[in-house]
Amino acid sequence: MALWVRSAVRALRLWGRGGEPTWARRHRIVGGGTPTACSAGVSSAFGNGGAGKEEKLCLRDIAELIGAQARQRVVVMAGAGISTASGIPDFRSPESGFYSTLQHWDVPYPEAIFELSFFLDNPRPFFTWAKNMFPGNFKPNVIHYFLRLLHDRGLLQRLYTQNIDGLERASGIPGSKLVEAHGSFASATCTACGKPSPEQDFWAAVMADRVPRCAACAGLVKPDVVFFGEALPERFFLHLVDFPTAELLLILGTSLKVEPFASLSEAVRSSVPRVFMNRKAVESLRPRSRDVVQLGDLVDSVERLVELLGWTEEMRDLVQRETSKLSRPDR
Ligand code: CNA
Repeated sequence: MALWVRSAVRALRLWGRGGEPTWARRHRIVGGGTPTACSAGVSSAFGNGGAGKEEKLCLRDIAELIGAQARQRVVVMAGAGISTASGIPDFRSPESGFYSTLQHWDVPYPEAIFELSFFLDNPRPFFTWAKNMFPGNFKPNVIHYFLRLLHDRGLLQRLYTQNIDGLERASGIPGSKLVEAHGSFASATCTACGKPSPEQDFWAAVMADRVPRCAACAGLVKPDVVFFGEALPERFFLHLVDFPTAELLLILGTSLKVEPFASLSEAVRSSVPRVFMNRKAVESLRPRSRDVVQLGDLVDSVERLVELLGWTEEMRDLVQRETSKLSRPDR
C-alpha cells in the first residue's frame, strides 16, 4: 500500500504548460462554462441530499448548513486569493498578479521562474522573488482566521492549500488539518545530495542575495515548495479519503488553473454543496446544481458569511487575540 502510494505520488506532477498526468486526464474538466451567480435569499431544505431538486442554494443556505453543526466535514480548497489581503500578490490577476510584473525579469515566460529545469539552470529570479516571502513579512488576514474558526468549531475536515506562504499555519490551524499541496518555505533541501538545509542558513543566504548552497556538497539548495515538474507531497493523497466523505466544499481565491489540485473540485459527491468564492468566475469549474458562486472581494464575501453565521463577535475576538500574539516582539 505504502509503496503503491509512493509510486503514485511520483506519477502526479504539477503542470503548467506541458502534458498532463493520466490521473488528471481522467479527472479532466471538459467544457466547463461560467457558473451562475448566487441569487440572494433563496432557502432550501437540507438533509435529503437534495441533488435531484435543482434548488438554487445561496450563501444564507450555506450559513445554515454550517451553523447546523450536524455537518462536520467541511473541506476547503484555497489559493493565492486568500492571501492578497495580507499583501502577497497572486499570480494571475491581470494588473496586480506577479506574472504581470515579470517583463523586466530574466525569464523567458512567467511560469519559468517556478519550473525545476529553469531553476537548476538559473535560480536567481526565483530567489529574488523568494526574498519577499521571508517568514514574518506577512500576517494572516480575516480569511485565514475564518478557516481557523471552522477548525476551532470542529467543522474543518481538511484545508487543502496551494499557498506556500505558511499563513494557514500562522493563523493557528494545526498541521494535521492542513495539506500544503504545493509545499512551503518551512524547510529546504539540497538539489544535489538531498540533505536538508537548516532554515536559518537558507534564509541568511537568500536575504543577502546569495544563492543558498549545501554545507555538505555545495549543491544548490531549494525550499521545499513544489515546482512545475515536481511531485506533490504524499499528504496530498489524503484527498482520496477527504473528498468522497466531504459534506461541504469551500473553494476560495483560486483560478483553478494548476493541476492536479484544480481537479479536486470535482472529487466531492454531486449532492455536496460547493461554495466558490473568488473575485471572478473561472471556466474550469463545471457547474453543478448545488453550487453557490459568490463573486467579488473575498474579504467582503467571508465577512458576509461570518455575519450570516452569527460569528462576527467571535471572529473579532479571535483576530484581535491572534494579531496581538503575532505582533509581540518575540515573534
Ligand atoms: P492564481 O492563479 O493567481 O489565482 C488567484 C485567484 O484569486 C484569481 O482568480 C483572483 O481573481 C483571485 N483573487 C485574488 N485576490 C482576491 C481577492 N482579494 N478576493 C477575491 N478573489 C481574489 O493563484 P492560484 O492559487 O489559483 O494558483 C496556484 C499557484 C499560485 C500555486 O502554485 C501557488 O503556490 C501560487 N501562489 C501562491 C501564493 C501564496 O502562497 N500566497 C502567492 C502567489 C502565487
